[in-house]
Amino acid sequence: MSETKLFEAMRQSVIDGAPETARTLAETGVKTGVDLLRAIHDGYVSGMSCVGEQFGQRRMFLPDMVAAAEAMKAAMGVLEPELNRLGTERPSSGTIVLGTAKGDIHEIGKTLVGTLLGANGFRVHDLGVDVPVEKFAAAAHELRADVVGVSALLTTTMNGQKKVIEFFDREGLRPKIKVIIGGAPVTRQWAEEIRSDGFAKDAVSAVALVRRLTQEKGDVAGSPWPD
Ligand code: B12
Repeated sequence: MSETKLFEAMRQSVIDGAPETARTLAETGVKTGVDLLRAIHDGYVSGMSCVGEQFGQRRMFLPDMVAAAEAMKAAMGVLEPELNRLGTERPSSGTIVLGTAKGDIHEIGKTLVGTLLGANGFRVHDLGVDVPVEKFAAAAHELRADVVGVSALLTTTMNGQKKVIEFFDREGLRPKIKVIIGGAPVTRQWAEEIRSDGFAKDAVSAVALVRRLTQEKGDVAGSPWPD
């Protein structure tokens, strides 16, 4: 199967909500040595976007979205360990705490961001979904995080991103602790409005953003965390 056909089949497996097919195609991708990031982006994520659009137009329904997510997760179960392997032998470039805002259970994009950060040598602590502000703060404190990333996929839960930033500001932890945001509805305008330290539209640009922020941070002496 050509690479283009493989990516198209991956995309279709998500649209069809077919986890077994999605997993088998991911295995084929690994065996044949295709570019895994392209497989994720041009294949599975592209299928997800299609399902999201169809759901928005009421041509697909909640069970279809659930099935699509299962297919994507089955594929990521194969691809994540491959991506993780790339990151294991490097010294850590910084600690990142990640989670999805309170009230929001979308996890696929946030998990993908975490996987790519890990593959690029960052230490990632994933708090999961539906994460309250206090939990972000406690984890950032305990792990002496360099960057905190808050994902939101619902327009209603984007406010949780703002709350995290307000909390970190109130506690005097910024600018040394960087707070970044992401998720499909997040725009540059929102990122600026709530004075986040950055946002990224996809996992690849999230890695570039975190790399830039941790390098900048390395230039600033001192730690905001008491010993
Ligand atoms: C899969 C899915 C679900 C699954 C989630 C399964 C799971 N385990 O994650 C299920 C079925 C559970 C679900 C539920 C719901 N969903 Co839904 N869902 C989707 C869908 C189709 C895909 C999301 C996804 O995984 N995309 C693929 C990933 C890879 O992309 P991503 O999440 O955008 O992440 C990338 C970037 O945004 C960025 N990024 C993400 N996070 C972060 C964080 C940081 C720090 C950074 C830097 C970058 C970053 O990098 C990621 C990787 O490239 C979207 C449609 C869409 N286009 O987004 C709707 C969508 C988000 N859902 C929607 C809705 C309405 C719901 C429900 C309310 C439906 C309902 N009636 O119950 C519930 C809400 C439940 C809740 N409380 O959270 C709407 C939201 C509308 C809105 N404006 O708020 C959407 C847009 C669909 C639509 N067109 O209407 N959903």
